[in-house]
Amino acid sequence: MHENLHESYPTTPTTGATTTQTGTPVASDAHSLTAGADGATALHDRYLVEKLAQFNRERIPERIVHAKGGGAFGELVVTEDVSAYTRAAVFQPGATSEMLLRFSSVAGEMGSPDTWRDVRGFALKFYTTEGNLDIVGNNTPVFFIRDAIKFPDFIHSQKRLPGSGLRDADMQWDFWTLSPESAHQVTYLMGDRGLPKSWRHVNGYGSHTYQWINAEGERFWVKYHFKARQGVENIDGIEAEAIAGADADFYRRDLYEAIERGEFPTWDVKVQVMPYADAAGYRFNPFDLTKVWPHSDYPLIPVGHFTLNRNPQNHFAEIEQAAFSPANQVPGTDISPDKMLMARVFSYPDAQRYRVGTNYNQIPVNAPHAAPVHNYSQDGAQRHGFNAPTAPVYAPNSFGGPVADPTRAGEGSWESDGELVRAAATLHAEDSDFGQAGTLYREVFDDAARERFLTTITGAVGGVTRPDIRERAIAYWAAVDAELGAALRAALTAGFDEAAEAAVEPVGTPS
Ligand code: HDE
Repeated sequence: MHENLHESYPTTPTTGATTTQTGTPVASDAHSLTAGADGATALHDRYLVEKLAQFNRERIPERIVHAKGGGAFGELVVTEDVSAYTRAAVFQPGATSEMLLRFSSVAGEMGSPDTWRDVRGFALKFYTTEGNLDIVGNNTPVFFIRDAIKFPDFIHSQKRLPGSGLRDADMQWDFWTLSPESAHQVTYLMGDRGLPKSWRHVNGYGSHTYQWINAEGERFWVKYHFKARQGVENIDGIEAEAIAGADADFYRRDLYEAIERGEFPTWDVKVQVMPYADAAGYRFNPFDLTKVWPHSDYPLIPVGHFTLNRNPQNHFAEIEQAAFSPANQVPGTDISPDKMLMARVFSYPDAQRYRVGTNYNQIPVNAPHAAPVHNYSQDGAQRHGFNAPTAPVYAPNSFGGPVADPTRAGEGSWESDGELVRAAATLHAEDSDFGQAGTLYREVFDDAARERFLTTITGAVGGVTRPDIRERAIAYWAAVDAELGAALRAALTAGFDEAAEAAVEPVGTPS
């Protein structure tokens, strides 16, 4: 079994005298130090001052997206042999690795209800013998945009108006209808998977195309899939809205209590593998995050499974401070020329240095438990892990300090040439903004799901006040599927009856 994460946490004893933060026993947690029972409070009541000052500093900045979440620890077990595609120790036959999975919603702030319609974050951290591997994905295989430069704008449009501080359907649909590449993901969002029954009942996806490199140095493009053995189950808008009012932490409570009961959720780990040379001529741009690779082209290959079997002992220390990043790759895995993924490699460590602090990777939940850290970085706020006193603090050096491994020089590379330009990614033969969204709507949704979908988008688009934006939204859905567009127009024109009205929950826009 792996070193228990919690042994590396200095847990506060639950018995003995109350002390200050520096271990000095204190006289009272009930009375401040005053001149006589009714007199002035003494500024030198250092425990009073420390206690209030510590209280004022208990919060760190919440995640700008994915603020509300929860998670648990578990174990990855590799049961198949995929060594033909990757040399990563974590994916070798029989390998087991401790791991952490944090689920989240995207748009809601930290206190928002779990069951608002949204995409769900599915952030994995594997503590492997070659360093931590993070696969930071969602419960959907695609995303709203394909170039990171639009990300702040996209998130602004989904959050709050600058003046009123309120969510706004006009803003949401204005962005989406002016960014047609969003159609595939918005179809997922407005479909059943926008309202999961619980975090245990969602699939996870790496979403991006990543890279695997085998022991011979051969490169492959891969997409990660995590299939819930519990099955994908969802709830409808009426139920979701009732739960949102009754229990904002419904999903967090469900996961925590299931693990406490010994009901350990499990996901099967599978990958799609594309030979390196296929990418150039593939019918879809394989690095376009708004597209999937149809499984008929590249079938799912089983790798193993992971099970969540241990709750965090401290939510703030282990979940709020958890730092996931697509930059965390290991030998045998790497990223790809996906414009979103390349930008995320910068953004996540940047967000975490701001949110958690310079030495965030020294916090036990983020530290590599199964691999040593050897480098020349030092100091920085709250540094507590450090090199031996006689270790050299520079490279190159003559004192036997760590040396980089030149055999990894070509790791995770790809051909990249051409003048620096600002241009859309190359469209491949079947690339279109609405094609795969239409396939999802017509071939994956069944009749009942399509009916629920029409009710949902009628309610969501019904919240749009600007006629021009509403028209664009109808055209957007007509481009996904002509009959859907016509049905939406009819539903909006007819207004909707009581039942439909009741069935429509605003998209992350509490009424
Ligand atoms: Fe994120 N994203 N993201 N995102 N994302 C963050 O990192 C960002 C994107 C995802 O449980 C932030 O530490 C950029 C795609 C998850 O801690 C931030 C872009 C996908 C989580 C950030 C994207 C995701 C985050 C916020 C456009 C799925 C929660 C705080 C290139 C494939 C992880 C933080 C956790 C969190 C940046 C788009 C998933 C701001 C710049 C695409 C699951 O750094």
